[in-house]
Amino acid sequence: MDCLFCKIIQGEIPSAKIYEDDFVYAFRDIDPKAPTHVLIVPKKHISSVNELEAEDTALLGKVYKAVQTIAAEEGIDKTGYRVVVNTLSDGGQTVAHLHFHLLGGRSLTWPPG
Ligand code: DGP
Repeated sequence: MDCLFCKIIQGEIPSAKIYEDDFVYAFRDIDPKAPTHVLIVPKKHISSVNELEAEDTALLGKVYKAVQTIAAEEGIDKTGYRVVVNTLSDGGQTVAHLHFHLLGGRSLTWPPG
């Protein structure tokens, strides 16, 4: 499958990995929008939120446990952070493999653009 994030997960394309378990891979965004900007990616190829299935509910829990772990390691768990899932074109999704942006380390504005 010609998927950028599948290639990163498989190590075919280098990345700044900061977390990995059996289900989730996380690495620093190549174009960070905050002092901490990590992409948390399920290893299972799911194109977007729209393709999530009932069997994936436990996987989403594992993603958010990874969010907790990474936020603590990054030292942003007490000050706060944002988790963003861009979806399709109007949502700003550019890579068709479900991923969760973890942003923190500065005061984030609202609403997003
Ligand atoms: P989105 O626009 O929500 O689909 O987010 C995709 C993110 O992926 C975007 O913030 C930039 C990042 N990105 C794209 N290509 C690479 C890459 O090769 N390496 C890394 N580390 N990040 C990438």
